[in-house]
Amino acid sequence: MAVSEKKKLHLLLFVFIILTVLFFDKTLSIRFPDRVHETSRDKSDSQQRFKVAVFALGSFWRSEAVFGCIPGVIRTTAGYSGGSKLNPEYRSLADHAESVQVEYDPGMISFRELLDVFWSSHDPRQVYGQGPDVGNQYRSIIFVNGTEESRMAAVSKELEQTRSRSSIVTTQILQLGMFYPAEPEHQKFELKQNTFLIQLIGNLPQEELERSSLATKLNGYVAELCPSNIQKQIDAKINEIIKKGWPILREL
Ligand code: MHO
Repeated sequence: MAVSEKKKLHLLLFVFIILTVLFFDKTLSIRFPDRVHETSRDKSDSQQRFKVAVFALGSFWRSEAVFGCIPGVIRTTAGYSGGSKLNPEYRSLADHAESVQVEYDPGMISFRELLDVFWSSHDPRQVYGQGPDVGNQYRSIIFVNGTEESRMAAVSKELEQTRSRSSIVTTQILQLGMFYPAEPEHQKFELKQNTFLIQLIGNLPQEELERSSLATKLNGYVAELCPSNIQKQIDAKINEIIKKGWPILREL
């Protein structure tokens, strides 16, 4: 092969390699957004629309009931958070605190409003316990997700402290780490004490009961922790059903 032909061949090879690299690079840059698009399309409506917040404010039986009845709250789960122990359980939760995970619709209620519910529903100045419950597991914590929530939590805590300087607001503000749902017997605990209402909503299997928005609300109602207008509204609905006979309560 003549020298000039060899050179031509090399040049051709070089052009071929460049084109191949460019082509793959292009296909990659075209395909990549496709994949991203697929993931976001796969997300269910509820995942995109609802947000999650976690608070600790004493016994989680009560915490679930406090938040369950607030308009805009879709679902609550009792659990453990704020500690380092893996897979905590009720009898061995170590450094975790009893907590409630609140799933909410940000179009109906904001994190700031949830903070108001948090502050007005317990005594954040009580040291090493809440109400009659004594121990580290009953401590007060706001779990935050990112800097904006962290800032809102800090501002609200400062405001709470300014209400009185005679004692210290003990509430911790922690970045949300793991939240471990508690055992089934601790979920919707208040509602389960009322067998009449459990029957009225159709004796749901445990898993369904845990996911049910209706059960979430009624759990607050049984504990008499709903805002008073909602408490009355549910009273009326239940009385109406009792008068009519024995249908099943499906929604409020
Ligand atoms: N005072 C409650 C606390 C229960 S709790 C879920 C009790 O009756 O033991 O820690």
